[in-house]
Amino acid sequence: MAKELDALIVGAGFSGLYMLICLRDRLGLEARVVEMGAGVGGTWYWNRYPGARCDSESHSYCYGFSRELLQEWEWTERYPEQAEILRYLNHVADRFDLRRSISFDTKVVGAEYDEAANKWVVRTQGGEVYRCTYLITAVGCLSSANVPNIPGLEGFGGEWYHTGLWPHGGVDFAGKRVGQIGTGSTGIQAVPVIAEQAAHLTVFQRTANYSIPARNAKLTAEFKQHVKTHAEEIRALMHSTPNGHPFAINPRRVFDVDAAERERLFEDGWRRGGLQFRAAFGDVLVDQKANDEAAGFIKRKIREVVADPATAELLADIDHPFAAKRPPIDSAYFEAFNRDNVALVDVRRDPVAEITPGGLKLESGRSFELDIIVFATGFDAMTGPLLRMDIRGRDGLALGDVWAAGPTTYLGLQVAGFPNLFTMTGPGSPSVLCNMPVAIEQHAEWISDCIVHMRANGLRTVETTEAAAEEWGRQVNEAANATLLPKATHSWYLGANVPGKPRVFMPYAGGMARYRAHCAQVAAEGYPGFVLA
Ligand code: NA7
Repeated sequence: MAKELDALIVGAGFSGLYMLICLRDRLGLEARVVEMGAGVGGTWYWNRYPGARCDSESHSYCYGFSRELLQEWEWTERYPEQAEILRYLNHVADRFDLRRSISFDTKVVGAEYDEAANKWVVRTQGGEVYRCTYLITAVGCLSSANVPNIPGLEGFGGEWYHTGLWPHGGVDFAGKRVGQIGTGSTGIQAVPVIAEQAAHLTVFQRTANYSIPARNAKLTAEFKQHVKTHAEEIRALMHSTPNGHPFAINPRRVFDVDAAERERLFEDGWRRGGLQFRAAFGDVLVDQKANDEAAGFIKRKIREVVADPATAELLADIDHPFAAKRPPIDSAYFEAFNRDNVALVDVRRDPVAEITPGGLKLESGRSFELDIIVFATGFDAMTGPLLRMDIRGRDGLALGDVWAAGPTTYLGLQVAGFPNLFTMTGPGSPSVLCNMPVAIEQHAEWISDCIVHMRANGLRTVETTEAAAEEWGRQVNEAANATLLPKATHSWYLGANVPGKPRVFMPYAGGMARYRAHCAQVAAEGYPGFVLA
């Protein structure tokens, strides 16, 4: 028997939980969440690897919709670790009585639009069927683990793990020879922590990466009070910045100041740490020469920190502009390479050829004995979580076919041919280029307002047009091309980390504030670019 609903929300992370509050509690809809995991949390439910921590500062990595919630929750550290964020999301689920509307351990395996009934028919792995008017995907951008297809993995005699599917009981590295593949944000967080626990850690690096010290620390009582007293101003600042963080980007340009002052300002940013380093100047992400200065500064720091010159050269041999790939922040990443039990191996020049029963072998024949392999190899980002659900719109049109040459959406919120389907933080929206809770709250509220508008006007369907999606795709490209972001040709922003995936720049790089204003204007003008019927 199919369960009839007004709205089905897929995913119980930051987006799904707030979407449920908007639809169930504010609009009074019959709304339900289905969640693959056994608990709430999304990204923070799955990513339990050693060192997992958010790169946004804690006081900004939370919901802003509830004044009471902002006042009652206290973060303990500058950057919240995975367990603390998971506690926060569980608190939100309890505080707003959300669990009664969530089905856990429920994986969506198909969703088809029934045009005659104007209903989405959603099937789960367990055989349940939901019929709903609105289908809202809240599946996250980085939730489809990418385990590289390296021959021999099935015959590996040790243990192996992907960081995004980490065992809940943890992994015991004591006395083990560990190999870690991947040096993105995740790998850079994991290295120092695994190095402390394992007998030996070999880091297999394909692309060297910039990283800025996070300068994580316990929050002081004064700062906690400051956050509560100034909650409104902090939110206003976050909403005014291009990427939703609680600090402004200085508009001054790198060459507005002389070399000594530039060095002083970079040094100051380095000392402040984290994503604030980039905020010292306004043109680092748009002007190659300005970027070269920031990149040069970081490379000098790497060479200063890492004692062995060959290792330092390999770590500083970075082939893309600073912040053109997601810029990692770390807690003693480069320092970890000064430990006797950590080695760095270049798999750009000598790629991994196969996993052997006892470890791993490179193309040159060089081999490594390993007890544990950690894949910090990222995700099939942004489109992966949507495509694996087998979503079919009008006339059985498969999302996978529509997106064969790359995702096309209007505002990252809707796909032509898929009425009443909303894709929260979908490709074409700022999403991963923004502090995620800010992007998520804006999407939830926009979707909720759109549904209010439909119900007030007796409208049954909302659907973007191909023309609107095509024009938006042009604007997404234009926004990306106005920056240095596309110059990192191997980034997951472009889908380049997954073999065979179309190379399309997926997130909207025009800035969250600009995007928010555009979305608001679309709603105010009666939803041009969407057909409402
Ligand atoms: P990323 O940023 O996609 O990093 C994955 C890393 O794994 C990166 O260094 C890759 O090298 C490397 N990789 C992937 N496949 C291979 C193979 N086959 N061989 C060797 N190395 C490989 O994922 P993260 O989990 O670190 O971060 C994802 C986001 O989560 C992050 O940006 C934050 O937003 C949070 P490559 O650079 O492709 O050469």
